[in-house]
Order: sequence, then structure tokens, then C-alpha cells
Amino acid sequence: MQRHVLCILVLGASSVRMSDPERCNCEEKVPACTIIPGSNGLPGIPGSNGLPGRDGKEGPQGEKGEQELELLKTQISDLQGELKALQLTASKTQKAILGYIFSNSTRVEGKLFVTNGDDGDYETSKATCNHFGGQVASPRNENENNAALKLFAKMGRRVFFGMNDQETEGIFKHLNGETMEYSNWAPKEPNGVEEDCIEMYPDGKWNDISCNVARLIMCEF
Ligand SMILES: [Ca+2]
Repeated sequence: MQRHVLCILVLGASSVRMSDPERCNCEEKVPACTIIPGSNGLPGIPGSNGLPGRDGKEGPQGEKGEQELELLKTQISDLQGELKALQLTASKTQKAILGYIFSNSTRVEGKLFVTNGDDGDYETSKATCNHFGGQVASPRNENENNAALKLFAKMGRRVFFGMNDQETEGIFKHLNGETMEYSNWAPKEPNGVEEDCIEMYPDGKWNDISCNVARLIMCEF
């Protein structure tokens, strides 16, 4: 430390002499010491931030919150209700139009029996009713049978029903394959092995009969 202080003093004196013009003839003295390294400078200013990186890949979809799921369930339920109402309206409209087209109809418990006054065998009756989106009249209880009888009486002609035992003799089924639970057979009927279809008598009773005879076409919707 003492040596460093001495060198600083000598350098200072030498500098004074060189800057004095009146003493410039003196011999310049070379400092007889080594240069002391300077102290460290102040730390530099931190650099600015770099440009932001590119976006990463989209992650998997997270699970919806319970609240959102409940909201979706409510919305679905509302839509189902609206759809049901629309279907009911469409069904009523369809039956109103069919009632107008066929002009001869009776309505009972939401079911509509109609006839266009034509006759046909069983297959023709099925094809005619299917063409309009219905099926051959098939009473499933006394009220429906009475409604069909009312239309029968108005037209004054015997009518086919949809039920038959074409698949298994003696076991009458509906057109959708369901076993017939309600029946209104006339005494001693059914009695014909070759009589796979059903007609209605003027008193509302039923008789099994050949499917090939011609009867009034009556449909239900
Ligand atoms: Ca019979």
C-alpha cells in the first residue's frame, strides 16, 4: 500500500512539471513503478427484453363446469318440450286435413277413423291407408269399436279391420305384431281356417273372413 501511494505522488509531480512551460527543459522523469490497474467500472444497463415467443399448440379441451352442464341440460329439456309441442300440433293438423279430405270420419280418444268410400280387398285397404300415413282401422277397446261402428253405420257397408291371423292360425295380431287383447267376436266366431281377416257386422260384432273379399276401406290415424 505504501508503494502504491508513492507511485501516485511521483506521477503527480511528473505531470506538474510537464504542464509547466517554464520548466520544460528539465529531464522528464519516468515513473519507476508499474501502472496500477483501475478499479472495476459501474455495472452496465440491463438489456431490453427479447421478442415474445410463438404461441404453443392448443391444449386438450377441459371438462365443462357443472354449472354449464346444468345449463345445457335445461336447454335440451326445453328444446325437447318444444319439439313435442310441434309434433302434437303437426299431428292435429294432419288429422284435421285428413278429416277434410276423407270427409267421412269419426274421432275417439285421439284416434281418427276415416274412409273415402272406396271398397277393396285386405291388401288394397292396407296399401290405401299406408299411402296416407295411416293403417287399416284397428279398434283396441270398446270406445274405438263404437267409433268405427258409427262410421260403418253412416256408410252402410261392411268394413275390414287391420288385425289378422295370417302368421299363425287362430292367433290374431295387430299390424305392428302385437297380440290382439281386445276383441268383439260374434257368437261362434272366429271359425274359418281360411278366414285370416276380420270384418265388422252391422251390430258391431266381428267375423273372421277371407282377406280376398271386397270391403269398405277404413283407415285410422
Ligand atoms: Ca268367420
